[in-house]
This record gives sequence, C-alpha cells and structure tokens, in this order.
Amino acid sequence: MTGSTTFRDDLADPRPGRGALPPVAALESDAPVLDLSGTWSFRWAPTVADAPADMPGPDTSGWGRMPVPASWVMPALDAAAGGPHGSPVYTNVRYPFPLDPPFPPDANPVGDYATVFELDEVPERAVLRFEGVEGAATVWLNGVELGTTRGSRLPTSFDASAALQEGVNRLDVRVAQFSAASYLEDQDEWWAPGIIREVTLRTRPAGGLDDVFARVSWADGVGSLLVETPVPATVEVPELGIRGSSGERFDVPAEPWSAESPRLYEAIVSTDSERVVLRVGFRSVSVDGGVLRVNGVAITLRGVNRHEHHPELGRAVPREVMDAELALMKQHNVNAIRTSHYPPHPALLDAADRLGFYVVDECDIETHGFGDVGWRRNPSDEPLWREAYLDRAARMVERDKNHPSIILWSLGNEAGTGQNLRAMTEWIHDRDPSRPVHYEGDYDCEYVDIWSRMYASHAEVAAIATRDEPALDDPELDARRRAMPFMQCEYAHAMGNGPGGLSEYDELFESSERIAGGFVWEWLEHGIRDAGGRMRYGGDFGERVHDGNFVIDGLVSADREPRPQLEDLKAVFAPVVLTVAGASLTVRSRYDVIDTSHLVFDWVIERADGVLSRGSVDVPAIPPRGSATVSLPAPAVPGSVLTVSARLASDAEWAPAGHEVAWGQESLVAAPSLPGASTSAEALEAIPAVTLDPRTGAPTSIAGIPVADWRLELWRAPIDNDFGVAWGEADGRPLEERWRAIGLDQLASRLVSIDGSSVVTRVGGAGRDELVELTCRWRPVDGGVLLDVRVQPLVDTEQEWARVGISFTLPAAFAGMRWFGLGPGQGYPDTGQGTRLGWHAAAVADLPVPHVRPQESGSRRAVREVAFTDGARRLTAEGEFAVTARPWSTEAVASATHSDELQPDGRTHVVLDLAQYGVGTAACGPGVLTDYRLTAHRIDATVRFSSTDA
Ligand code: IPT
Repeated sequence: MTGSTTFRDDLADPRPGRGALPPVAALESDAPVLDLSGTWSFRWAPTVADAPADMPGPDTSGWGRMPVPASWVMPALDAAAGGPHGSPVYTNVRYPFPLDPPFPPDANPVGDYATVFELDEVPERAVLRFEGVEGAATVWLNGVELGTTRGSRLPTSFDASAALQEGVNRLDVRVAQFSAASYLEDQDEWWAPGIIREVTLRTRPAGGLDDVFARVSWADGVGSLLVETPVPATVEVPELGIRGSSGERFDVPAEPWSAESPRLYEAIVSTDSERVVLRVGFRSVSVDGGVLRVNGVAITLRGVNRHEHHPELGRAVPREVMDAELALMKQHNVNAIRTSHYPPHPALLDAADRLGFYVVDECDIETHGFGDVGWRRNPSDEPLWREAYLDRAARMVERDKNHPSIILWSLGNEAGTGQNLRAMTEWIHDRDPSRPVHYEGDYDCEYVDIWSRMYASHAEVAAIATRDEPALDDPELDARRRAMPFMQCEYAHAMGNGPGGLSEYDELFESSERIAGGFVWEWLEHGIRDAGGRMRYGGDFGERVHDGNFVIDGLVSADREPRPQLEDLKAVFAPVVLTVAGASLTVRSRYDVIDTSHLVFDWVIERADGVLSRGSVDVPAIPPRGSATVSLPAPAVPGSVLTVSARLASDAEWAPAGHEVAWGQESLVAAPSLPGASTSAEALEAIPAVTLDPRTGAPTSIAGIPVADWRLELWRAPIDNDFGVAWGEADGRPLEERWRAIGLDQLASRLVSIDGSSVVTRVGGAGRDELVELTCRWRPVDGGVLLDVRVQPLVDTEQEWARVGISFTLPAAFAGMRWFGLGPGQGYPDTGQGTRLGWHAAAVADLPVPHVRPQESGSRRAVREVAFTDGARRLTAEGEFAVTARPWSTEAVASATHSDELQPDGRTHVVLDLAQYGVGTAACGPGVLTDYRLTAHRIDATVRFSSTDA
C-alpha cells in the first residue's frame, strides 16, 4: 500500500527515479513485445493530498477512459475521460510555481492510470518499458511496486519478471504533474502531463541482446563497424559480406551515409536466443579546422527546431502525423532537425536515418526560469542535481546511440551553465567520442565542441563568419572558441507574419565554412483545440500564469498546415539555385555531398492568356557546390514570364517524381506605361470616371464601380513581431507602441481643397502634429481614370510608418481577385521568397492568413495589375504596388484575439500599398533589417483604374 506520504516525499527527491534498469538502445528485436498502449482507466485529483490512498489496485469502476499515449489535460479528451482534468498551462520562461527547489507546489495534480493485460505464459524475464511519462510516476504491477519514473521525455524500463503472473495482469500508474524533476523541465511549451509515449512489455530471452552499440565511421570509401554487445554475438551485414562477431572491427568499402544520401545497410546482430536488426549508416562527424564536417565534407545545416505537440493529444504525436510532417520538411528542403528540447519519440530517429536529416538530439533539460532570479540555485550548478543530469545524458545517449542521423548531442536548452552540464559532456565524450557535444548556454565554450548561439543578428553572424567576433576575456578560451565552427541553434523566429531576413542569413551561411548553418525557430505552432473545436493559446484555459500566444510560432500550424513562411523557407533553403537570363540557364548546386543527377529540369513560358510553350532541358550532373550553364531552347518573349524548375527525376519516399525542388524565373513583362502627369487641371465634371464626395474629397465611385471608405493608411494590424522589442536596438519600444504613440492607428482626415480634379487632404493622429498631406489628382484616360497620388509628410520627422496604403472598400460581391505580380502567396519587403511572378487568382476570403491570433497578413507583392470582380463587372487597377484585400477591416483584424472572431462585414476591403515596413523577427530576436524599414518620406505614384465587363 502506498501511502500518499511516501509518494509525496518521493516527489521532492531530486535524484533519478528509483528501480529502473540501466538504459539501453531502442532496438528492433525478434523477442516478443506486447504493446500496452490503448485506452486505460483514468481518474484525476487536483492535488496529491486529494488523491485517494487506495493505490495500487483500486476499484476502477466509475473511472474515465484515457488514451495512452496522450496528455491528460487536453480538452478534446474530456468527453471520454469524464470531464476536464485540470487544464493545459502554457508558460515560456517562468515556472508556473515558486522556485523552491526541490519541492513541487501543493497544487500538484495527480492522474491515476490502470490497465489490464493477459499472458498465457509468464516469460522468465520481462521488461516493462515506458517511452515517456510527463510528470513523475510510480508504477505497480500486480500490486508490486516496480519503481518510479523521472525525466518526462526519456524512457524508463523496469524488470517486471517477478511481478508478472499467468492470466490477467494489472498495471497501476500514479502520475504527479510536478516533482523535483519539473525544475529540469522548464521548456517553452504547454505543461501537459500524462503517459505521453507507448508502454510495452518486452520478453527478454536468456542470453539475449539487452543492448547493442554499433560504432561506425567512414573515411576514403571505407566504412568501419564495431558492434558492442553485453554477450558475445554474431554480426552480419549481408550486403557488404560482413560476417563475424561482436567486438570485432570490420573495415569494408561502403557508401557513406549523409542527409543527402541516406544510405543504410541492414546489420543483423544475433545470439542463439535473439536477433536484432540495425540499420547502419557509415559516417564520421568531425570538427576540424573550425569546420563541422560529415565524412570530411563541410556541411550546412538548413534546419528547423521541432517540438512534439498535437492539438488534441498533447505531447503524443501519432506516427502517421510524424511521418507526414517529416515528408513535409523534406519537401521544403529542410535537411536538419534539432529535437527541441528533449529527445523525440524514437520513431522520429528511425525516419530521420531513412529519409536523410542531420539531427541534433537534445537532452530533456531546461531550467530557464532560474534566469529570472539571476540563476540563483540553478540546478545546473548544484551537486544535489548532478545524478539527475548524468542520468538524463545516459538515457538519451544509450537510447539513441545507433542513429547515423544524430550528428551532435545537445545537453539541453537554456539551463544556464554549471558543473553538472560539464559533467554531462565528460560522460558523453567518454561514452561516445564519435559525436561533438552542443549546448548553447555555454557562451564561452568551456566544455562544448561547437559554438552555438540563438537569434544572433546578421551583423554578429557576419563577424563570426570572418572570425572577427569580439574577444572573450580569457585569451585561452577565446582562442579555443575562435577555432570552433558556429551554428545558430535557433534563428528566424517564425511567429505570426514572418520571419523576415531569412535570405540574408542564408547568404551568411554560405559565405564561410565556419558557419554550419542553423535551425529556424520553430517548425510547429502549439495551438490546442478546445472542447468546441476552436484553436486556442496560452491564457485561454483559465491559467493564472501564462505567456499568451507566444507558443503559436511555427512554420506550420498545429494541424501541420503550412504557413506562408514555409514556402519562403523552401525557396531560401533550395539546394540548387536557378538563374535564367535570356536563353541561358545557370544552375548552382548547394548540395554538400551529392551531384544533381537525381534532378530533371523543365521550363514553361507563360503569358496573360496562358501557357505559350514548355519543354524540358538537359543539365549535366553538377558536382557538389559546382555550377553549370546551359542554353534554353527558347528565351522569354515580350509580355511573358519564363520559369525553369528543378524536379525529382524519380519517386522518393517523401515526394513523388516531378516534385519541384527549386525554380528560377525571368520576366519580360513590362511595367504598365501610364501617361505622365499633365499640368492642366481638368474640371471635375469632365471626368465621368470618378465621382467625388464634395464634403471629403473621397471618391464614391471609380470607373462606375461604387467605392467607399477611401483613406490613407499608415498603420497595419500589429503582427507578432510588431509587439516584440527588437534585440540590440536603441529604441526599446516595440514598433506597435511607437506607431500608436504617433497615432497611426487612428488617423483622421480634413479636406483642405478640391480644385477641379485635385483633392488635398491633411491626415494626422489625434493629439499629434506630425501631419501628412495627401494629394489625389484624377485625370480621365481611355477607358478609365488615372490617379496621381502624393503622400507628403509636413514636418521633418524620423518617424517610421507601417505602410503607405491607399485604402478603400468595394461591395462584398467583389469577392474575387486576379493579379499579375508575385504570388500565389503573400509577401512583405523581407519575405515572399517563395512567391513567383505570374497571373494569379484567389477568392478575397482566402487572401488573409488564418493566424490563430489575427494580425496583418496576405499582402501580394510587386503587383502591376489587380482586378476585383463581382462576376458581372471588373474593376482593374494598374501601377506598381502591393495589394492587401480581405472581407474585414484593418481595425477588425487588430482588435480580434482569435481567428474565429473575424467575420465578413459586408465589404471587400482593399489596400493598395505604395510602401510597407518589413516584418523582421522582433517577436524574439533582431528587428527589421535597415533596408526593409519605412521612414516617413514623400511618395508619388500613379494608378490607372478602369472597369470592364467580367
Ligand atoms: C528561446 C528558447 O530556447 C525557445 O525554447 C523558445 O522559447 C524561443 O526562445 C522563443 O520562442 S529562449 C529566448 C530567451 C531567446
């Protein structure tokens, strides 16, 4: 019987769990495995004190049903589980409880799980393995306590042999959400307790292979393999003619493994009683000459940070969802994954080996919230926690050591620095010298093997690329760090509309072999679906302490729907760069390892009225980092756009043959030639093509189409980056605050004069004197009207504007948009790398991005011509602008907190943007690069409006 006192005392013990078997590799074996995952009985108590003292073996009639694996706080599970069980809580840096280590708070929810399974026969030896329990569990099998688990995203195995019985077996697990271990698990994500990964019962044959370590390397065409096993075993790699024994080293000609050519060989390791199959990839990782190399070749990591999250199940990600997201990554030219910030589900690593990803396997350690108190009592530097740190390192390395995809071990994330992290490195170096150790928090690189930073600005990376970084105080450490390769374990925070500046980072990655690349933050948004099916974020579940929508910051939504930035990332990460000029095509390869023989190339010439011609073009196989120029059969003709695509020649596991890997374009579409401004002022009456409201000077119809709400917009519905304080900037205010302070969010206009067809208005924010003069001059032209617009700041100011937009509305029936310009997706001055020139069409309702927290989005860039149609008529605008159109206003977007609040308001809202501010990454990291800022200045533009039958 467990008294809850013992359970409670246990929770304050900072040491590793009790009773576990030594950690071993995750292995594919022919020994029987019983998967106990499924639906278990479940009950919940709000605190440890409230949890009934009837474990193990309580009566479970009347309990709810809970899937295993899943997080018990997920609203989507409530119906089956018998009501809400607490709620998910999202905090970034802050712990949701006081820093009183090693004690958890009294408000410590408990989930009790029970299941039964039947055995015809009791094996002599069996292991009960938990792949991950978030929280701190005590486990009983048939009433016998097997031990406790600590370390939420790490496996724990117990010897179940003595407790098993023939027939029905009963498994009870009590999980407390918080424990001493919670101090080591302060990752930026939902606190989402439960049995989050599979539970299995594994028969262990006598003389079996409890553990296998395949040590591999590769150099000069020769792969080396040495298999370590606890008992003598036979080792075979049939494809390579290897047959011998464990402990023996085999050196054979073999193809190397890399993310670009993930060549695996099947190895069979066997004893009389057990057969284990390994997929061996021969590769060597080294840091030499300040360069990170795989098989001697400098590599560039074009990676993403990946958390494990599912909007309905919490920390458990179904296999098919994971498989689909890895395929999506490969389709978007991602070649590396950092498993932020804990070891992933083991199946991810199998897939990474097979599909080809470089993986940074990160340990389940983060103590970020101690930074808020000056790192006082940080577990990373206190002997009390040493065992827990070493235990976590060992459990990661032992589980994952056989994966060729893992090229770096990472100690954890944001855990300050200290002796326990150093001790982890020493242990890892000793156990597995084949992989360098990474940890960003060791700023001076005292104990790590590669220099890593997060969100370093372009300027900082540029200095590091040329080894011109500022020196460390200690010359010895400085020399050591200066000799290291550099990577950004996090950069380009992909929250909301953004990130801007990706291309410029990628140029820096290419500029120097020292820069090993980086990992965009982050792959996935962590939205949670509430019981009503709506996507929610921090604070939406009544949490007292939370960090709002900071958890919605991915390249894909929680449902794995791509955000526009994923298409941009694909273009920026493209492994081949295609440049088209006249009838010549230059292909520059950025592959580090393979040639381009797996690609085929085709071209298409398009005009407004459709495809003019298309065909394929032969490009010789280009060696890694080489280039070639070939002639195209036909150049673009005036009025057309020529696009060349590089595609997969044959099916890959992650995409079918024909999948487009990269593309390049040349456009011979001329800018619209609009008649220059004439000096004679035509009388207003002479221009039937525009009707002006004499009270405001605003047009009420243009070219016969009714328009309303004509105004100058200098503001945008703040994007997440506008709310952030850009790192390293003198003005410590977010852009949103700066713009509001000068009233850009509520401009008012005063009519100054209407002189014939010329309308002058003054625009400014309430209480502000930084006025802007807007002059609109209308001139009749064949079939329409020309608008000359001038935006003139009336005071000399250093002000920055969000945009310079001519805004108006059309009747909602104008619900379709066609344009020539960049598309089909959105683009801002520093994004949109994935958009291409062409003739695009979309429903207005589909133009905005359905961000979970609404914000400005959906701008189509470099537009020369746009037309809105209601099916019968079409209003066309020509010029050079960006277009934002949506069925709701800028203000509605700005005031909504969740996407489901936005409803069409009966108008089509159009903004023709003459200029815009970039988006940057200030939500976390540097702001907008200078070139993409918008400082108040005079802007002149001409737009031709015309209408036709649709
Ligand atoms: C950095 C964290 O490592 C990551 O987990 C995430 O929180 C990210 O920021 C922001 O989304 S830490 C930050 C202080 C740079």
